[in-house]
Amino acid sequence: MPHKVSIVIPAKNEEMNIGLVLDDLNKTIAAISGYTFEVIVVDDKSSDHTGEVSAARGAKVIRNTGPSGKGRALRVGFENATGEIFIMMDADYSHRAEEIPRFLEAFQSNVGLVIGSRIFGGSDEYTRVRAFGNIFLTGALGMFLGRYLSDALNGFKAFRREVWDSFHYTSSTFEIEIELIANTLRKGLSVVEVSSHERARLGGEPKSRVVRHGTRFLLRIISEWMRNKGMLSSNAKS
Ligand SMILES: Nc1nc2c(ncn2[C@@H]2O[C@H](COP(=O)(O)OP(=O)(O)O)[C@@H](O)[C@H]2O)c(=O)[nH]1
Ligand SMILES: [Mg+2]
Repeated sequence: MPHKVSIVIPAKNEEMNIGLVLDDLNKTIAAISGYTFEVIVVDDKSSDHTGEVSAARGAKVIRNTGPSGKGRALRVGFENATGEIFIMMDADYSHRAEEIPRFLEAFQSNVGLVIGSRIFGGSDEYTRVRAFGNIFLTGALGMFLGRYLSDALNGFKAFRREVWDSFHYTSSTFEIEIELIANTLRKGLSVVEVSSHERARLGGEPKSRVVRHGTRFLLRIISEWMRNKGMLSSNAKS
C-alpha cells in the first residue's frame, strides 16, 4: 500500500497566490510515485475568493470558523487530515512544491519531522531584521530544547502523523512551528533539515509581524522547556 500524504495549506486572503501554488502542487504530486496525496486548504474567513480558487483546483477546502490564526487554521487542517505523513506549506507561493520529494526522502526510520532550511536553500524574502530574528530564535530553541537547527521557523515542514496524534496542540499563531519541534523531540523522534529555497511572497499582504510573533516564538520556546522540566503540565493526549 502506498503511503498517504496530507498537504495542509493555511490561507487567509491569498486569492492572488493560491491558484499558482495549487497548480505547481498538482503538477508535482502527479509526478511522484509510491505515494497518494490529499490537498487541504484551510480558509480563514477570507474576504476574497481564496476558497473558490482552491476548490476549482481540486483542493479540499475547510473553513476555520473559530478565531483566526495560522496555528488554529493548521490545527483544523491536521484534525481533518487522513494521511500518514503531513506536509504544511504556505499559500503565498514562497514555498516550492518541487521540493516535496526531498522532504519525503528524508523520512528514514527514526525521523519524525523534516524542516526546509532557508539557511541552506536561501531566501528572497529575508530582511536583516527577519534573518537576525530567525537566527536568534533558532539558537534559543537549541539552547532550551537541546536540538541545534539552522532554521526552526520555516513554515515548510513534513512530519509523521504520530507527532500530531500523540499530543494536544494549543498554538494559535505562528508559534506552532516551535510546538511541532518540541513534540517531535518529546516523542523520541529526530528532527532533520533539508535545503529549501524561499521565494518572496507573490502578492497580497504578509500576516506575520516581527515583534509580535517573535515574542510569541520566544515565549513558546520557554514554555516548552518548562514543560520538559515538569514545571508545566504535560500536553500528551491520554
Ligand atoms: N488560515 C489562515 N492562514 C493564515 C493566517 N495567518 C497567516 N496565514 C497563512 O500562513 C502562511 C504564512 O503567512 P505569511 O503572512 O506569508 O507570513 P510569513 O511567515 O511571514 O511568510 C500564509 O499561507 C498565510 O495565508 C490566519 O489567520 N489564518
Ligand atoms: Mg509568507
